Amino acid sequence: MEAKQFDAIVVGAGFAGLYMLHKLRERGLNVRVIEAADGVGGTWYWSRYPGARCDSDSIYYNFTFSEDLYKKWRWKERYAAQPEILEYLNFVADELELRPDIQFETYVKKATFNEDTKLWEIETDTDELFVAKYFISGVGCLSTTNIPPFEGVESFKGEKYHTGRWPHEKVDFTGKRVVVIGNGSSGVQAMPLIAKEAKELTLLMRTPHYVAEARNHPLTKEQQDEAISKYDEIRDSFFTTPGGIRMFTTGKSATEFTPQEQKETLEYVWKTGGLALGSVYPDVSVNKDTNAVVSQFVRDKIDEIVKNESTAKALHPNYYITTKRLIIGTNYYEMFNQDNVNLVSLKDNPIVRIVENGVELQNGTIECDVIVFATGYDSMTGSILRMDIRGREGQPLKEKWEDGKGVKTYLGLSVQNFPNFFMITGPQSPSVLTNMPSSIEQHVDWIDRCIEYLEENNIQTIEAQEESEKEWAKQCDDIANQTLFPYTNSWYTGANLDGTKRSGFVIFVGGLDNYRKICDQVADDNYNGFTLTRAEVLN
Ligand code: NA7
Repeated sequence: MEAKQFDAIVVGAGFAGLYMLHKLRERGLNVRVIEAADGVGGTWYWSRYPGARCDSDSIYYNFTFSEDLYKKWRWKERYAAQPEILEYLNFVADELELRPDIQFETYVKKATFNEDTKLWEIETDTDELFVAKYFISGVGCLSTTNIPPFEGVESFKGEKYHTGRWPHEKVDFTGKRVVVIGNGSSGVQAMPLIAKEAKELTLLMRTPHYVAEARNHPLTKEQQDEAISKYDEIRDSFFTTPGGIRMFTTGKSATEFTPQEQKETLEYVWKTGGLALGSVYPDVSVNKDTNAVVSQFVRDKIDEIVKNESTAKALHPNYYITTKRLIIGTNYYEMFNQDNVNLVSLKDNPIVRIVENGVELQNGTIECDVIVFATGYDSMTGSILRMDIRGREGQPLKEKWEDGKGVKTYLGLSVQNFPNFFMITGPQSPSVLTNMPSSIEQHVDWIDRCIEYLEENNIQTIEAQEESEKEWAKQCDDIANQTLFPYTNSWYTGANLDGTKRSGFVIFVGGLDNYRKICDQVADDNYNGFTLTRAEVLN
C-alpha cells in the first residue's frame, strides 16, 4: 500500500476540522481532512432529528476569525435549526474553498506514531495509508452515539432511531405509537414535534431535567443588521467571557436580592428565554443558596404549566441546576397536558428488556411502533477512543485512559507519549460548557501558533510531560471541587454510560477566558510543561 504523505492529517469536517484546515493551509502546510460522512458539518451533518437546534444564540454560533466571513452570513432565527447550521458550514467550506482538501466517506481506523520516522501512520477503512507529522483530532465531544445495552434491542420489529444518527428523509410518525428513551437536549427538542403527529408518545425518563424556555423566533432584517454591526462585540465575547458568549446577568449572587426581586428577575429571564437561568446569578454553580432559588423557580414553573399534579411532581428535577447541561426547549412541559402523551419514571418502573412489540418494564409492557433513542453520546472521549490511537511503543490511548485511571492530558490539548497529536476541544478543556465555536477558535489558534513555533525552530516533536498531565488533572479537579458540579453524576464526570466508572473531572470548569490565559502563558513561555525534541531533548 503506497503511503500518502501530508504535513498534517485532521480528523473530522465539522467546525473544528474546517477551521484547522484553513489555518494550516494558510501557513503553507499540506493538509488532508478525513471525514466519515459524505459532506461537511460534523455533528450537524448527523443530528437531523425533528427540532434539532443549537442552544447558543445563532449570532454567536459562527466563526469570528474573519470579519468578512462573519458579515457575509445572516442567521434566520434566534436559535438556528440543524438545516441552517449545516447550510452555514457548507457556505464556509465554499467561501474558503476547503473541499479539495477534504476526503469524505473515509473513516480513520488506526493511527500509530512511528518511533523511527517520528511520523504518524494513519489507516482508514478505505484501505489507504496516510503519513503525516501532525495528527489532529477534530472529532468533537458528542458524536459517538450511545445506545445503552438493553437486552433484546435487536428483537424489536418496529422502527428504531437514535437522535444523533437520524435518517436524511423525514420520518413520519402519523398514527404511530412512539416510545422515547431519554430527555436530554435531544429528547426535549424532538418530543413536542413528534407528539404533534404521533397517536401516542410515551417518555421513559430516568432523571427529570431542568428545561428553560427557548423563546425562539425569526430574526428580522433589523436584528440581522444589528448582529452584523456588533461584530467587534461578538468577537470580543469569544475572548473575554467564561462561556465565549455574552449572557444576561445581574452580576450578583441571588442572596443579595429579596425574594420578590429574585422572582421578578427570574420571571424576566423565563420570559426572554434561553440559557440565562445559568448566568443570571454568576454564583449559581457554586453557591447552594443561589442554586436553590433558581432550581425552585423552575420546579414552580413546572407546577404552573403541567396540569396533572403527579406528572408535574415526577418532572421535578432534584439535582443542582446547571450541574448537568441546562436544556432549552419549546412546549416541552406543555406537551404533558396532551392526552396522547404519557410519562413513565424509570425509577419507579425500570426497563427490563426490549421485546419484539415494545418495551417491557417491571410493571408491564408498553407496546409501540417506533422507539426513539435520545440516549446521548459516549461523550468527551468516545469518538477519540473509537480510533485506535497508538503512541510511543505502540501504547493504545485507550489503555492510558482506561476506566478508573482517568483521562490524562495537558491543557486538554496534548498527551504524553503521543507526540505531535493534538485534540480540538478534547477532554479537560472547557469545550461543552461553552459556545463551541468560541472554544474551537481558541484551540485551533493555539495549535496553529504551536505548529508555527515548531516549524520555525526546526523542532521534530512536542508532547505533554507526565508531571504537567498530573498537575492539569489536579487543577481540573480542584476547580470542579469548588463548585456544585461534583454532586451530580453526569457526562461531565464520564459517568453517564452504563458501567462507566467516574474517574476525575473531564471538563475544565474555570471558564474559557481563564483557560485561554493559561494556554497563552504556556505558549509565551516556549511551551513550558511540554517536551520538545530536535534530535536532542530541548526542555
Ligand atoms: P444527553 O444530554 O446525554 O441525554 C441523554 C438522555 O438519555 C438522558 O435523559 C439520560 O438519562 C438518558 N439515558 C441514557 N442512558 C439511559 C438508559 N440506560 N436508560 C434510560 N435513559 C437513559 O444527550 P442529548 O443527545 O440529549 O444531548 C447531548 C448534548 O447535545 C446536549 O447537552 C447539547 O449540548 C446538545 P440521565 O439523565 O442520564 O438519567
